[in-house]
Amino acid sequence: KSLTQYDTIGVVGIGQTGLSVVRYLLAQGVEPVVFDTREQPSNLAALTELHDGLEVHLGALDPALLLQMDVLVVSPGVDLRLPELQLAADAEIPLIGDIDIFARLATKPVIGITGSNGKSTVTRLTAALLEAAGKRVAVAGNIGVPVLDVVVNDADYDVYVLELSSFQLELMANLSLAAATVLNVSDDHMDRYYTRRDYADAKQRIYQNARCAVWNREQQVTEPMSMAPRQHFTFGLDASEAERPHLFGIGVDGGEASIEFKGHALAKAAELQLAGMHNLMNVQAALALAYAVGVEPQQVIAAVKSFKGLPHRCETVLEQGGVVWINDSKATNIGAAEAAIFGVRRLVSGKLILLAGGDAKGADFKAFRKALDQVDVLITFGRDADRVSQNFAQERPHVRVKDLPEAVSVAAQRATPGSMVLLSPACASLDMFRNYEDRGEQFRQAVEAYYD
Ligand code: UMA
Ligand code: ADP
Repeated sequence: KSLTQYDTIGVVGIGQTGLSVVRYLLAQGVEPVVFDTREQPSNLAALTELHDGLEVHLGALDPALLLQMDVLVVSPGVDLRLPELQLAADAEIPLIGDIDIFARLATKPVIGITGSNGKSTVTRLTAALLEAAGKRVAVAGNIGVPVLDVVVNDADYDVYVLELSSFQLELMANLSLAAATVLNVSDDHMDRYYTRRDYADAKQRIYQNARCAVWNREQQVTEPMSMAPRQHFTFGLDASEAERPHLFGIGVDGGEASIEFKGHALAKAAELQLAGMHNLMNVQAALALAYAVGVEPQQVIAAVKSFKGLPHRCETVLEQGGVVWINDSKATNIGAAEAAIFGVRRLVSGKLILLAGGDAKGADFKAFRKALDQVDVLITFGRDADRVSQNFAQERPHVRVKDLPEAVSVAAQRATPGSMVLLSPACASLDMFRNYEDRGEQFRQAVEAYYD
């Protein structure tokens, strides 16, 4: 049923998603009822600007009011396990997301990307490859642009590239993707899932109506359980094969790694601007997604080589006195921080000094031990600092600090020439910062201020 056929539409959450849904509905001449569980959501003024007379309910959700709705469009940040929402679901009120509304409106092929880590990098890179092949590309989703804000310009695009979070996938029922990938699965958001299995299952939903599946042969959980995808391409750490599905891989020649397609080297790792094994996986995934919509890897390999990566992901902030300062603030879970630590370790001749901590989102940090063993000095901060340091070898130096400026000054005192200071927190930032960008920016400022 098309959304505008419902009489009373409830929109839950006034964030970027909620605002985009309200904007879309108002453009259709429909006035929704808006809910937010916070007493003072920061976007209230923006909502009023869209339309002055909307019915808005703030604070704890009122079940009686929810039951008056014919459909609820729920934002991804809202936990579907909230009892009031469960009650609505039990009363057979459809709970849908913005992605489902998008699905009815988009007329061009859609590529979907999920995974615990690497989503934004692969989303941007895939878009760059498609653009290099002459396509007009819309990028949206969890990357920070609500899907409804781009679909209004459907005629301007040839293809959509969507970054999809597990929260968005949980709510998504009807999107048919031209190509879909689960890049990897490691613990994240365990505060929103009962079990690891539930989290992996949410990610698997991306394949449910997909034509082509791109998956990681190093991690079986990324292989589709759904029978839907007719075509499969895989990527991995070993060599590629001439026949499907293992068309993408990594070859090693004279100790030098290269990206392979059908058994032939496409580009050497050293020719890329992106560093680390995890990025060789990301590149293969992006090439495979583009291939699924008709773009030959050879045709776009120059765009792979010139792709610079995204800010706050293993980004060099400063090199001073033989010490390199790296901002990997986007590492909001253990898997991401692990990839960064293993990725940089061989580049460090002096000490590897790690800055970590924040909101652990319920993760079990025992899994972080192996990576912490690579670290010479640990500096922790934030709410769950102790959960990180508990797993650090006791004989090695550990300092707990109150904020990033203090972390930077402690790190600078400990660093010797050849050392690297890596901010890769393995935790979300929300206990101390507005978001990961804010954390990365404050780190950069603290480093610059220290040397000023
Ligand atoms: N809210 C409630 N009750 C709750 C939680 C939130 O009422 O229990 C309200 C808040 O008060 C606020 C609004 O909902 O008014 C915020 O909505 P939201 O948390 O769904 O966030 P949006 O602003 O709509 O942004 C979302 C994604 N955020 C989340 O999923 C948490 C954005 O991803 C995404 O870019 C955007 O939609 C557009 O698609 C951000 C993110 O942090 C980058 N994603 C997580 C991640 O990558 O780890 C999943
Ligand atoms: P996401 O959008 O999934 O959060 P990003 O591309 O923004 O992914 O990268 C987030 C973090 O994960 C960065 O710290 C980055 O260094 C790390 N990372 C990127 N790709 C991978 C990968 N394939 N495996 C593990 N970690 C990765």
